[in-house]
Amino acid sequence: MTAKGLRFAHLGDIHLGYGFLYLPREKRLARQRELTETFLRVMEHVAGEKVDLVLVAGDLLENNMTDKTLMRVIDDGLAMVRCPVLMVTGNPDPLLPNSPYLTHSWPDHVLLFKGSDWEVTRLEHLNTTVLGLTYHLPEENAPRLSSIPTIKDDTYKIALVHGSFSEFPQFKSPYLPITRHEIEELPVDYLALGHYHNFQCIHDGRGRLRGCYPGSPEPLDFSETGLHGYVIGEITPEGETTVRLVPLARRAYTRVKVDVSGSETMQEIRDLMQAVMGGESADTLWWLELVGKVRDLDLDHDWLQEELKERAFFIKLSSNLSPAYDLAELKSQPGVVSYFISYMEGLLDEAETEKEKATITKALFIGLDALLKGEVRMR
Ligand SMILES: [Mn+2]
Repeated sequence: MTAKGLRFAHLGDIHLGYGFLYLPREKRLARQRELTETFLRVMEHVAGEKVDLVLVAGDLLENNMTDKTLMRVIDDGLAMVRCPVLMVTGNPDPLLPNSPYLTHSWPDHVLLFKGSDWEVTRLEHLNTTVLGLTYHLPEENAPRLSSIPTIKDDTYKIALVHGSFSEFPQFKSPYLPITRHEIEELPVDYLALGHYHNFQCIHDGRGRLRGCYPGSPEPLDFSETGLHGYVIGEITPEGETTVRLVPLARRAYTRVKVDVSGSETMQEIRDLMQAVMGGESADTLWWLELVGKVRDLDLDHDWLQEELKERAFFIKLSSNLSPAYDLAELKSQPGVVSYFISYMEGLLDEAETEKEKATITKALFIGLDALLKGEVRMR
């Protein structure tokens, strides 16, 4: 190895053009705008970091959309950096014959891997070899990491690919499955991955960093909580790799369960939710799930939305409340109610999945509402 290490930026899963369809129109447009702004902010930051090369691990575009505006955004972002940019595509933006990636004229410092198998690129001035594998179809069922060509020289070696790593040996994925065994046998210094949208490092059995998912620079939905941005990494002359996440996302998604047990009014529930949302930024997108046991209370989601709207960019409300029925007491009185509870408890005993149990529990409470009160409450 040479005396100089290698410094790189690694990003992926930008999904320019993503729809944000779960948001109302105005907020959807704002998020789409923010997504392109974040991409440009990331590239600007990368330029300031003076890295040796940039790795883009797929899903730059949401779909194979030939949208001139988005290609212009991509060009503007790429123009901010002077070093080589190496890219592969992922499952949502494969190199199909009509792909905009194939018709676009890329600047000279950008290299898009187009081969149907691993392609090897030597960057002599950086003493680096990058091996890239791109998607040509929306699915790639075969594991491909075990067929990475082994390069026997003293260059820094990076494999760039979009794929799904799992610890489970039986794991199957239509998106280039990557196994623990392949990670242990990896013939490169660093695996630059894309596909999973949350930042995740992958170590081998001895605790050595082997690769990472940088995650989406701007989170796209409620499965993408936590910090988001891109990764800066370094391979030392000794072959040791380190990475760090540079958080640059405009907004964060937060998902929490709020236990409102014992609340008797909507105001009490609102106060509990406000306490949970606390000092967090009003830029956040919240998914608040109400859980717990409450007595007779008609939930009013619209009212809660109105009361809390100043505290968040967007709030998704869901509830999974149980009524405070005393089942033992109700069962002790013979009659149809007692019979109904016993019958439903029998079904619960036989249920095999948590989902099944939740459905039966819900049916039990709806049935009790109907039998005891003559009306079903919203929970
Ligand atoms: Mn993706």
